[in-house]
Amino acid sequence: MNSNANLFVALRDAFPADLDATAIEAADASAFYTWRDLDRATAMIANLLASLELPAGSRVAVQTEKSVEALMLYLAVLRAGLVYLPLNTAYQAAEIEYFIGDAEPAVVVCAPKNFGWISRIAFKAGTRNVFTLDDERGGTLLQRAAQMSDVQAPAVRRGDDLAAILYTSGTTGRSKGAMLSHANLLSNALTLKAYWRWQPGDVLIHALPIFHVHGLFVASHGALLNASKMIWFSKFDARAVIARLPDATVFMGVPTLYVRLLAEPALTRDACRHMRLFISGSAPLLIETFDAFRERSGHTILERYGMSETSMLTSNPCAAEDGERRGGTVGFALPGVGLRVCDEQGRPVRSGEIGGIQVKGPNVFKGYWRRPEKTAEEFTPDLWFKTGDVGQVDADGYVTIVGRSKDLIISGGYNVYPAEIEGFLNEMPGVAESAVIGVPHPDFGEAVVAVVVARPGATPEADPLIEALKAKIANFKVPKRVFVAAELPRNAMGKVQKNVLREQHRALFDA
Ligand code: MLC
Ligand code: AMP
Repeated sequence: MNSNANLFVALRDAFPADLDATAIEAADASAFYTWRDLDRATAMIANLLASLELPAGSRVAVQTEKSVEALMLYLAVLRAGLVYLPLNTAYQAAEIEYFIGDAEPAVVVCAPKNFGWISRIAFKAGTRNVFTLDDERGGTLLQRAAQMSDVQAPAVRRGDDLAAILYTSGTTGRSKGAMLSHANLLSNALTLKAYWRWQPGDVLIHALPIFHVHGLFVASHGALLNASKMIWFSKFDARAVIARLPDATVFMGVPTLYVRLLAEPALTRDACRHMRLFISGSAPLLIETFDAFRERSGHTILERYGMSETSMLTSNPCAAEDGERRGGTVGFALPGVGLRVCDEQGRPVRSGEIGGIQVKGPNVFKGYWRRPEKTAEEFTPDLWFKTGDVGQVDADGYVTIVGRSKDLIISGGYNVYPAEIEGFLNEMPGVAESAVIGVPHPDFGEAVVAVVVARPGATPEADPLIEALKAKIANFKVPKRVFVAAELPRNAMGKVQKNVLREQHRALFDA
């Protein structure tokens, strides 16, 4: 048993004997990184971080474009024993200011083009170190790291020590940092390695962003822990992915990626002949997509379910002996994960009945950063975590997600919290109040739509409101459409009836 529970150690121990084999290949074959490169580069960046002599538990906040070096930075933060805090590249000033103010990182790494405004925010929040990293190996981080030794002993960490903080809105309110420990992440990675039957020779197409659970943990840890090569896409491109399928065996995507793959005539059984496994998650996979993909590729997508606070919770089986993959379900609770469905009084319901999904296990996070009261609210007295998802478990143990009790929209795999967008809209001139809803969208699954009510005498218009929001918040959160209404539908208690609005606008994006 290794006495150092640092996740990096487990990942590095899995490197193949031949360190000169390719670990990561750029999708266009313009660059190749060996396992030795990963080891040396992460050592150098970790040595740079160590040279800053930061207190234990210091956060390193990172908002950079996807690149292999950005992945190395993540691994180096683990290696140095610090806490990684990834930020979506779409976030703008107000969002970054909130995250940096809340997390108080000791180090911020950003794109060189954003150094001006991000460093101002960071220095104001007390951050001393701001480095830059672009997607072509430029920036001060690598310049400084190049002067460091390429040998480094990974910092000794206990399983319980923090490895990462992922910001998420939980079931209510402002974004909260989910604190994940080395043991949380490693236990989930080991469970998935076994359940998804990672095997020698597997090659992963990595086409997801690396600032959320799916791309950063599920995909990267999976490949690293199996010493599998990754074919690295800095951005998803359906045609380019299909062109590389013959060189790969595993693909992971949010449902939008499958919709986009299906839109390409080049997606054929022949193109997929070398593939072993297609995995979908982060948002509901429509049964139409599941069926169409099987028909076209000959592969049955494996759908799984998880969240930032817990990593992966359920999965359809990979091996036939574990059962069949059932479309419309998210499969079984993963080995070691406890899952129960409870009614509003918190009593477990019978199989087949619908209720709130609660979970327990070594993968479940340690709580929300500096918010003990919020953490307490989202756990039951017997310490099950309330996911905010609504579902059922059938007699065979298959879990189906039927909805969410949290007011959350998932658009193209990204979470959008209506309350946050409503807050921005309500501050706009001429707007008295607003309601933000998700409606079906053929590409993104759900699209964000807003309904606003004018202040007396004002005449707010949709396009200027959309433009104003684009200047303030991440582009994927901006409503695709805004409607001005005389009033919002309310129930007898005065609560806005979003279901009425959703019904009204349900067919908005129908072809
Ligand atoms: C981009 N746009 C979106 C969007 N992504 N709009 C709504 N929802 C989205 N997800 C908009 C932009 O605002 C922009 O609009 C236009 O599309 C083009 O932007 P782009 O950046 O060029 O888009 P594209 O590259 O096509 O991105 C689409 C995508 C991306 C599907 C590839 O969204 C993506 O990578 N999604 C994956 C998200 C993910 O990894 N989630 C995992 C979370 S982990 P305009 O108007 O400005 O032109 C998790 C837990 C779990 O949930 O279980 O895994
Ligand atoms: P996040 O907060 O970004 O980690 O998003 C987690 C949420 O994504 C979960 O609580 C679910 O609502 C949703 N989710 C993830 N995977 C699936 C899936 N396969 N089907 C339906 N919803 C999913």
